[in-house]
Amino acid sequence: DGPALAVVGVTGAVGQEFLRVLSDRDFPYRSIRMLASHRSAGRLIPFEGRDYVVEELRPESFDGVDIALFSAGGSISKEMGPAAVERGAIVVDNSSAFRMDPEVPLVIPEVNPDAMAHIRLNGRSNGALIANPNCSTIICLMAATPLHRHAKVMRMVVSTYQAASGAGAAAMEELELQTREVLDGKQPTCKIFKKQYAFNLFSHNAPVLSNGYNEEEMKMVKETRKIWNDMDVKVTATCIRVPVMRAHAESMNLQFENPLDEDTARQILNGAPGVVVIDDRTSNDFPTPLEVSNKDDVAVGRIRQDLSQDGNLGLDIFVCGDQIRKGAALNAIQIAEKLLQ
Ligand code: 2RA
Repeated sequence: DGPALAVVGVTGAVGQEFLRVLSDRDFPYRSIRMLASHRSAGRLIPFEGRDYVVEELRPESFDGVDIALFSAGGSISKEMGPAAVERGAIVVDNSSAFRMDPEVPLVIPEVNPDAMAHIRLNGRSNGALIANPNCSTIICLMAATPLHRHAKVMRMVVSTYQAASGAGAAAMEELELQTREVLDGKQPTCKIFKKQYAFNLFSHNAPVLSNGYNEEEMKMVKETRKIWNDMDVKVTATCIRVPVMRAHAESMNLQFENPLDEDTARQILNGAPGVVVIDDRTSNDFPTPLEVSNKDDVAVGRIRQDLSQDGNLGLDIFVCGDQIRKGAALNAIQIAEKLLQ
C-alpha cells in the first residue's frame, strides 16, 4: 500500500516514460491518476494490466494524492503545482518553472540527495515542490560531479548534441518524416523547426537571450551552480540540436583546482552510480546515443588529459544519456523513491 500517485502530462513523451519507469522499477503505488489536458481526457491508458481513463487536469485532481509527477510544460506546473501542494501532494516537477526558486530543491538523486533530505512522505505529506533539472544538466552532472567531488571543478565548458525528444514527441515524428521525405527526393516538412532537421543540425531552438546565450545554455550554467551549491564555478555551454531520436551527447572540458589524472578519473567514473564507462581507444569504442537509448545509465568515454592544461588540472570527456529516461522520467521517479525512504 504505497503512495497515491498522479501523473500530469501522461500522454506526452515523458509522461509515457513515467509509466514505463514506474513499471520497470516496480514502484509501490496504491493508486494512480492519469491527468492531461481537456484534449486527451477520456482516452484509455493501459498500465500494468488495467485500463485507466485519462482525467482532465483540475485542482481537485490532487485530492488524496501523495506524489504528483509533472511533465506538462512550465505554465501547467506554475498553475497546478501549487494547487497540488496545497492539497498535500509532493510535486516532482520536470518543467523549468521552479528550478531556480531558492525554496525548491533541484535534485539529481546520485548527485545532491541532501538537497531534499528535509522532504519525505511520512504518512500524509504536508505537500512540497521538488524540481527535476533540465535533461542536459542531469546528463552532464552525472559524469562531472564524481570528478568535481574529487578534484573540484573550477571551470566547465560543455558542448551538447541534443536529441529530437527534448523538443517533444512531435519533433521526433518530424525528424522521421523529414528523413523519409529527403530520401524520397521530396521537400521536407518543416513545422516544428524552421530549418530542415534531417541530415542537418542547428543551434538549439530555445530563445536566445541578450547575452547571446540561449535558454538551454543558461539552464546548464545556473542549474550546475545550484546543484553543486557553488556560485563561483565557471560554466559555459553551447547547445546544438542534432538529428538523433532520444539520447543527448555532450562533450565536456573540465578544469580542476586539484590535479586529476585520466586513470584516476576513469576509476572514479567506473565507481560512480548511474554511470558506465565506455572508453576503448584501441577499437575506437566510445559512447553513442543509440547505445544509451532506453537505458538508465549515462555512458562516459574519451576520458583524456586536457593537453592544453599543465599539471593534470584539465580533463576532456564525452557523455551520452537517454534524454527521456535519465534526463527526465527516471530522475523524477528516483526522487519519488527517495521520498519513501
Ligand atoms: C531540450 N532540454 O532538449 C530540453 C528539453 N527539456 O530541448
